[in-house]
Amino acid sequence: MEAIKKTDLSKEEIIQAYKYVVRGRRLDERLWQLTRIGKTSFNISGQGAEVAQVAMSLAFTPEKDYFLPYYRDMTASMVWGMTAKDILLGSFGKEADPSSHGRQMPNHYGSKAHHIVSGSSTVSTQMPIATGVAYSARLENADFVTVVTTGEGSANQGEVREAMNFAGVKHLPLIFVIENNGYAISVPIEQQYAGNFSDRAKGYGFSGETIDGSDFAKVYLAFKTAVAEARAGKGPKLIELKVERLTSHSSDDDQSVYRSKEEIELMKKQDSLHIFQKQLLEEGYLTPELIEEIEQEIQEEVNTATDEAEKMPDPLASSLLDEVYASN
Ligand SMILES: Cc1ncc(C[n+]2csc(CCOP(=O)(O)OP(=O)(O)O)c2C)c(N)n1
Ligand SMILES: [Mg+2]
Repeated sequence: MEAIKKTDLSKEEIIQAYKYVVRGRRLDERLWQLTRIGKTSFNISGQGAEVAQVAMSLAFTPEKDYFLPYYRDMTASMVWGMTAKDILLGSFGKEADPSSHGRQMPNHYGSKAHHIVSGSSTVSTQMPIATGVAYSARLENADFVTVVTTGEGSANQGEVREAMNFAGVKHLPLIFVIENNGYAISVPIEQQYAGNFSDRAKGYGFSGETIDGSDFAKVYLAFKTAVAEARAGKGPKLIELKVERLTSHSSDDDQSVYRSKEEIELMKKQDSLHIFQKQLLEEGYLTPELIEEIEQEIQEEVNTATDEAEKMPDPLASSLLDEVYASN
């Protein structure tokens, strides 16, 4: 594990980072509960990937850079500026949902204000779009960096190769991220691809790296370097983050059908939230008292956000076709 003090983040910023991780976990647990009691229809979780998502996102400047997330990036989207209430508004499908005014499925994050580009449910279609966003930086002579994420299974689709190829040819300021959780729904990696994922970057003329997603400092430092290099005109990068998928694929399946009890138990022992928490205790950033205080603060925040979001009005049927197409 890389020591946290190797980063340029202050103690306050590290505690903030830990809060983002805890907020991501507790909010996701709430979203899960809401599906189970029939108040929302669907959830797909980033539980197990929160540390990696926070460390990655903190390396960007959200006021300037662009993020094209995929459905597990709730915690990352909150680092980019979305609130717990914004996320809940999307899950409840409310008119005030900033992602799509309740038109998209839950977990399709988007916010013009926070430079988060909304995606399609068709996996990995965000990849060539991200290449276009990054190309616009070149055409407009702007110095923003674009980051796009997807899962390792979806990354085997053709458009990902096309996106990487064009980004390599044009030397674009674009960071491709693969959140590799070892499964594409029920299909384990042995049946998805052969070889080491990040080695593929070489074929497109840029470099790739595989990082343990529970190593906060290592992930943060890798992205800091990638962002600085992209901004300096050194071209794209592929970063593969090894993460766990602690939950089933979504609220619509049961992973105990396709993963053994032993595998699930072992994975839960490797929960990155606990690894990060332990490291922060050992390196003196957290105390047991502070952990407890943060838990209570976040739990209250999630409760308030749930109550507020639930009370908001649903979209009117008469507004169904509004904002489907851009007006200009
Ligand atoms: C083009 C397309 N094919 C299939 C699906 C159905 N689908 C949704 S998620 C998923 C698995 C994706 O696995 P992976 O890329 O590893 O991401 P993870 O869910 O593990 O984060 C599939 C097959 C889809 N949404 N779009
Ligand atoms: Mg996967």
